[in-house]
Amino acid sequence: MKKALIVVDMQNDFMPTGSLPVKESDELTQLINQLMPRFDLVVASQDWHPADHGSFASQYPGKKPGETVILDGLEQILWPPHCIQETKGAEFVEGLEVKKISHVFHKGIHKNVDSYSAFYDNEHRHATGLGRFLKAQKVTDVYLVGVATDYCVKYSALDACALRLRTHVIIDACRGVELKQGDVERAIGEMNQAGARIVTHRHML
Ligand code: VGL
Ligand code: ZN
Repeated sequence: MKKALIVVDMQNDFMPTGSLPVKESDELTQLINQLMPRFDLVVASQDWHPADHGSFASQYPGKKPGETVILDGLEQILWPPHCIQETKGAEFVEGLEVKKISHVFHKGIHKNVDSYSAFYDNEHRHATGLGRFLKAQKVTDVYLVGVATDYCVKYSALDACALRLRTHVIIDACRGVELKQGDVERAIGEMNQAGARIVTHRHML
Protein backbone atom coordinates (compact mmCIF):
# COMPACT_ATOMS: atom_id res chain seq x y z
CA MET A 1 0.00 0.00 0.00
CA LYS A 2 1.28 3.48 -0.85
CA LYS A 3 -0.70 6.51 0.25
CA ALA A 4 -0.79 9.93 -1.36
CA LEU A 5 -2.41 13.07 0.00
CA ILE A 6 -3.91 15.22 -2.76
CA VAL A 7 -4.21 18.85 -1.64
CA VAL A 8 -6.83 20.45 -3.85
CA ASP A 9 -6.72 24.15 -4.77
CA MET A 10 -5.58 25.65 -1.45
CA GLN A 11 -5.16 29.05 -3.12
CA ASN A 12 -5.76 32.63 -2.00
CA ASP A 13 -8.75 33.24 -4.27
CA PHE A 14 -10.68 30.38 -2.62
CA MET A 15 -10.06 31.74 0.89
CA PRO A 16 -12.78 33.78 2.67
CA THR A 17 -11.18 37.05 1.51
CA GLY A 18 -10.54 35.86 -2.07
CA SER A 19 -12.47 36.49 -5.27
CA LEU A 20 -14.28 33.12 -5.15
CA PRO A 21 -14.64 32.74 -1.40
CA VAL A 22 -15.26 29.34 0.17
CA LYS A 23 -16.48 29.64 3.75
CA GLU A 24 -14.06 28.53 6.48
CA SER A 25 -11.51 27.37 3.89
CA ASP A 26 -8.76 29.17 5.81
CA GLU A 27 -9.37 26.78 8.73
CA LEU A 28 -8.01 23.91 6.63
CA THR A 29 -4.41 25.03 6.27
CA GLN A 30 -3.11 23.89 9.65
CA LEU A 31 -5.09 20.67 9.55
CA ILE A 32 -3.67 19.82 6.11
CA ASN A 33 -0.14 20.59 7.36
CA GLN A 34 -0.71 18.19 10.26
CA LEU A 35 -1.87 15.47 7.89
CA MET A 36 1.06 15.74 5.46
CA PRO A 37 3.59 13.67 7.48
CA ARG A 38 1.15 10.75 7.59
CA PHE A 39 1.52 10.13 3.86
CA ASP A 40 4.16 8.59 1.63
CA LEU A 41 3.66 11.36 -0.88
CA VAL A 42 1.96 14.77 -1.01
CA VAL A 43 0.80 16.34 -4.27
CA ALA A 44 -1.32 19.41 -4.97
CA SER A 45 -3.52 20.86 -7.65
CA GLN A 46 -3.58 24.53 -8.52
CA ASP A 47 -6.42 26.18 -10.45
CA TRP A 48 -4.45 28.11 -13.07
CA HIS A 49 -6.53 30.14 -15.50
CA PRO A 50 -5.59 32.52 -18.31
CA ALA A 51 -6.99 36.02 -17.64
CA ASP A 52 -9.66 35.56 -20.32
CA HIS A 53 -10.82 32.11 -19.22
CA GLY A 54 -14.25 31.07 -20.49
CA SER A 55 -15.52 30.30 -16.97
CA PHE A 56 -15.27 33.95 -15.96
CA ALA A 57 -18.55 35.87 -15.89
CA SER A 58 -16.58 38.99 -16.87
CA GLN A 59 -16.12 37.48 -20.36
CA TYR A 60 -19.87 37.71 -21.07
CA PRO A 61 -21.36 41.21 -20.93
CA GLY A 62 -24.60 41.12 -18.95
CA LYS A 63 -23.91 37.74 -17.33
CA LYS A 64 -23.35 37.29 -13.62
CA PRO A 65 -21.55 34.64 -11.57
CA GLY A 66 -23.81 31.65 -10.94
CA GLU A 67 -25.45 31.92 -14.38
CA THR A 68 -24.51 29.41 -17.06
CA VAL A 69 -23.31 29.53 -20.66
CA ILE A 70 -22.42 26.88 -23.21
CA LEU A 71 -18.64 26.67 -23.47
CA ASP A 72 -17.31 24.51 -26.31
CA GLY A 73 -20.54 22.48 -26.17
CA LEU A 74 -20.60 21.95 -22.39
CA GLU A 75 -22.77 23.72 -19.85
CA GLN A 76 -20.49 25.99 -17.84
CA ILE A 77 -21.27 27.74 -14.57
CA LEU A 78 -19.85 31.25 -14.52
CA TRP A 79 -17.54 32.31 -11.71
CA PRO A 80 -15.94 35.57 -10.71
CA PRO A 81 -12.46 35.83 -12.22
CA HIS A 82 -10.17 33.75 -9.98
CA CYS A 83 -6.81 32.00 -9.86
CA ILE A 84 -5.32 33.84 -12.81
CA GLN A 85 -1.86 32.49 -13.66
CA GLU A 86 1.02 34.28 -11.90
CA THR A 87 -1.24 36.44 -9.69
CA LYS A 88 -1.39 36.59 -5.90
CA GLY A 89 -4.86 35.05 -5.97
CA ALA A 90 -3.51 31.91 -7.63
CA GLU A 91 -0.73 31.41 -5.09
CA PHE A 92 -0.98 28.78 -2.41
CA VAL A 93 -2.27 30.15 0.88
CA GLU A 94 0.32 31.45 3.26
CA GLY A 95 1.25 28.92 5.91
CA LEU A 96 0.67 25.86 3.74
CA GLU A 97 3.76 23.66 3.95
CA VAL A 98 4.58 23.78 0.27
CA LYS A 99 8.02 22.24 0.89
CA LYS A 100 6.28 18.92 1.56
CA ILE A 101 4.48 18.98 -1.80
CA SER A 102 6.45 16.88 -4.25
CA HIS A 103 4.52 17.83 -7.38
CA VAL A 104 1.98 20.52 -8.36
CA PHE A 105 -0.53 19.91 -11.16
CA HIS A 106 -2.11 22.89 -12.91
CA LYS A 107 -5.67 22.77 -14.19
CA GLY A 108 -8.00 25.07 -16.07
CA ILE A 109 -5.17 26.29 -18.29
CA HIS A 110 -7.15 26.10 -21.56
CA LYS A 111 -9.41 29.07 -22.19
CA ASN A 112 -12.31 27.12 -23.70
CA VAL A 113 -12.76 24.34 -21.18
CA ASP A 114 -12.90 24.35 -17.39
CA SER A 115 -11.27 21.72 -15.23
CA TYR A 116 -12.80 20.91 -11.88
CA SER A 117 -10.96 17.62 -11.57
CA ALA A 118 -7.27 17.57 -10.70
CA PHE A 119 -6.93 14.70 -13.23
CA TYR A 120 -8.70 15.82 -16.44
CA ASP A 121 -10.47 18.82 -17.94
CA ASN A 122 -14.28 18.74 -17.97
CA GLU A 123 -14.28 17.30 -21.52
CA HIS A 124 -11.90 14.54 -20.41
CA ARG A 125 -9.58 15.45 -23.29
CA HIS A 126 -6.44 16.68 -21.59
CA ALA A 127 -4.87 14.98 -18.59
CA THR A 128 -3.00 17.11 -16.04
CA GLY A 129 -0.43 14.37 -15.50
CA LEU A 130 -1.59 13.59 -11.96
CA GLY A 131 -2.95 10.14 -12.84
CA ARG A 132 0.20 9.12 -14.67
CA PHE A 133 2.37 10.45 -11.85
CA LEU A 134 0.48 8.49 -9.17
CA LYS A 135 0.64 5.28 -11.21
CA ALA A 136 4.38 5.77 -11.86
CA GLN A 137 4.87 6.21 -8.12
CA LYS A 138 2.87 3.02 -7.50
CA VAL A 139 0.36 4.87 -5.33
CA THR A 140 -2.58 2.63 -4.36
CA ASP A 141 -4.53 4.91 -2.03
CA VAL A 142 -5.36 8.59 -2.42
CA TYR A 143 -6.77 10.94 0.21
CA LEU A 144 -8.36 14.20 -0.90
CA VAL A 145 -8.44 17.45 1.10
CA GLY A 146 -9.06 21.11 0.20
CA VAL A 147 -11.65 23.02 -1.81
CA ALA A 148 -14.25 22.90 -3.09
CA THR A 149 -16.04 19.78 -1.82
CA ASP A 150 -18.85 20.21 -4.36
CA TYR A 151 -16.57 20.98 -7.36
CA CYS A 152 -12.89 20.23 -7.52
CA VAL A 153 -12.78 17.71 -4.68
CA LYS A 154 -15.86 15.90 -6.00
CA TYR A 155 -14.71 15.63 -9.61
CA SER A 156 -11.20 14.65 -8.54
CA ALA A 157 -12.63 11.89 -6.33
CA LEU A 158 -14.84 10.58 -9.15
CA ASP A 159 -11.87 10.46 -11.55
CA ALA A 160 -9.66 8.81 -8.91
CA CYS A 161 -12.30 6.09 -8.46
CA ALA A 162 -12.50 5.62 -12.24
CA LEU A 163 -8.69 5.27 -12.34
CA ARG A 164 -9.05 2.44 -9.81
CA LEU A 165 -7.22 4.23 -7.05
CA ARG A 166 -8.56 3.45 -3.57
CA THR A 167 -10.12 6.84 -2.92
CA HIS A 168 -10.76 8.54 0.40
CA VAL A 169 -12.13 12.00 1.10
CA ILE A 170 -11.10 13.50 4.44
CA ILE A 171 -14.34 15.35 4.70
CA ASP A 172 -13.58 17.63 7.65
CA ALA A 173 -10.47 18.79 5.77
CA CYS A 174 -12.65 19.97 2.84
CA ARG A 175 -15.01 22.94 2.44
CA GLY A 176 -17.63 23.55 -0.25
CA VAL A 177 -18.99 26.47 -2.28
CA GLU A 178 -22.63 25.42 -1.72
CA LEU A 179 -23.93 27.56 -4.59
CA LYS A 180 -27.25 25.77 -3.97
CA GLN A 181 -28.11 24.59 -0.49
CA GLY A 182 -27.44 20.86 -0.23
CA ASP A 183 -24.68 20.79 -2.87
CA VAL A 184 -22.10 19.51 -0.38
CA GLU A 185 -24.41 16.76 0.89
CA ARG A 186 -25.22 15.73 -2.69
CA ALA A 187 -21.51 15.72 -3.58
CA ILE A 188 -20.81 13.42 -0.62
CA GLY A 189 -23.55 11.08 -1.84
CA GLU A 190 -22.12 11.00 -5.37
CA MET A 191 -18.56 10.37 -4.20
CA ASN A 192 -19.77 7.61 -1.91
CA GLN A 193 -21.83 6.08 -4.70
CA ALA A 194 -18.75 6.03 -6.96
CA GLY A 195 -16.85 4.03 -4.33
CA ALA A 196 -14.97 6.75 -2.46
CA ARG A 197 -14.70 6.33 1.30
CA ILE A 198 -15.65 9.34 3.35
CA VAL A 199 -13.43 9.59 6.44
CA THR A 200 -12.45 12.24 9.00
CA HIS A 201 -8.98 13.48 9.94
CA ARG A 202 -9.17 11.52 13.24
CA HIS A 203 -9.09 8.39 11.14
CA MET A 204 -5.63 9.49 9.90
CA LEU A 205 -3.86 11.05 12.91
C1 VGL B 1 -13.19 25.40 -8.49
C2 VGL B 1 -14.91 26.70 -9.23
C3 VGL B 1 -14.12 27.22 -10.23
C4 VGL B 1 -12.68 24.41 -7.50
C5 VGL B 1 -12.38 25.91 -9.48
O1 VGL B 1 -11.46 24.31 -7.34
O2 VGL B 1 -13.51 23.74 -6.85
N1 VGL B 1 -14.45 25.79 -8.39
N2 VGL B 1 -12.85 26.82 -10.33
ZN1 ZN C 1 -11.48 27.77 -11.64
